Amino acid sequence: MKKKVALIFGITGQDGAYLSKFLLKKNYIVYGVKRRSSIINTHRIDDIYKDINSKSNFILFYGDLTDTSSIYNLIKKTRPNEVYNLAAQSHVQVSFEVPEYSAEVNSLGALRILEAIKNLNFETKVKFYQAGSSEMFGRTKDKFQNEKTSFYPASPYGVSKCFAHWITINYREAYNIFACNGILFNHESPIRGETFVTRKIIQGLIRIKNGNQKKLFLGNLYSKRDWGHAKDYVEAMWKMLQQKKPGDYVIATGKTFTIKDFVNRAAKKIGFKIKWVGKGINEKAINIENSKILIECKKRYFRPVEVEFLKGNAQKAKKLLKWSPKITLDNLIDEMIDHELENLS
Ligand code: NAP
Ligand code: F7E
Repeated sequence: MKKKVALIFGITGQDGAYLSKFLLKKNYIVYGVKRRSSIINTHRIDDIYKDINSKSNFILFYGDLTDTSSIYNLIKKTRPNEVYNLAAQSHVQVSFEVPEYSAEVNSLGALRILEAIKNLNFETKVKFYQAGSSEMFGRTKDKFQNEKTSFYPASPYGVSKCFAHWITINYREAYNIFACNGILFNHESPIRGETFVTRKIIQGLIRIKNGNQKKLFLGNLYSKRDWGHAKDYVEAMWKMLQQKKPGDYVIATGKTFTIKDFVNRAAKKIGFKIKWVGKGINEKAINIENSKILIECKKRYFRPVEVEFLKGNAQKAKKLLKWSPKITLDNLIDEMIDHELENLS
């Protein structure tokens, strides 16, 4: 049987790495789009090259979501069955610093891929996945967010993802493209970007434990997030494209925790006994064993507007995709800690 071909934009990111490995196991040919950078940015997928069985089914090309012709040429050349758009300026706080670039990549990038599919007359040949985000719900007051919850984005990032979401629906309805939106809640892993809060907390606490860092500086400790594992979430992306009809799906665990909850769990597992003192920007975590300050809050890590509360309802995915998360928050934290310790040794 002819192998299926997948083209992944954003292959060098966290989800790109997990999705590549998932699809290679399913016997796909995986083509990936990486952008040029001054230092090599393929560390998350370098292990695939070492695997002799995957090597010939895994090829990377240079391209960029800001470059229309590279997108068009890559889709034409690789003739994929499935295109996954995971590429983005994905950092919410950074999107306040580079709002125009975030919209350029996250909004227009998605449009450029859809235009290429349409202009190549590949509407019936290609299935398209758009990486949407719970950040699109932003400041909603709904206690659980599902596919029917109204969007109220609270950052240039969230707004940019809303454009990508709606343009995906628009091209599905206008040109009959098999296009799906995943509305994914936060998902983490040992290869999560180092400036996202979960990885930052675990790396920071382990460095302090080993005497390589004095303190950890954080922002808002009281926002709540619904955290899952990237490994579970990429499977949901693939499942969306295997359905008879295209659709949009919330992917979440249905549980929510504060940043402080995450710190408490991680600190305990790493072997710290901590107590919290002070309030607001002056709140601190103290290491009970030596009375030293472990964590302090810093204004620069607070956002101009915060998304305070996210908790997803993934019932639609459970029913239609037969998807539910397998990895718990505690298992995720354990895996992240083990990976960090292994890296150090
Ligand atoms: P990530 O680790 O930040 O990866 C983003 C990927 O996009 C990287 O491969 C990056 O390349 C690439 N990229 C950035 N700008 C680009 C450009 N102009 N042209 C081409 N590629 C570009 O993000 P992730 O956590 O894997 O998330 C994957 C997608 O899901 C993103 O669209 C994100 O917004 C979305 N999402 C993530 C979460 C989550 O919790 N992880 C939740 C909901 C939605 P470099 O490696 O060169 O930087
Ligand atoms: O922040 C708070 C911060 O940057 C989580 C992206 O993958 O998920 C991610 O966006 C929370 C926020 O993720 C620090 O204020 C406190 O409330 O880890 P984060 P995010 O903003 O939720 C969504 C679903 C995406 O789509 C995005 O692409 O933690 N927080 N102190 C901090 N956050 C960071 N980064 N650093 C801190 O020091």
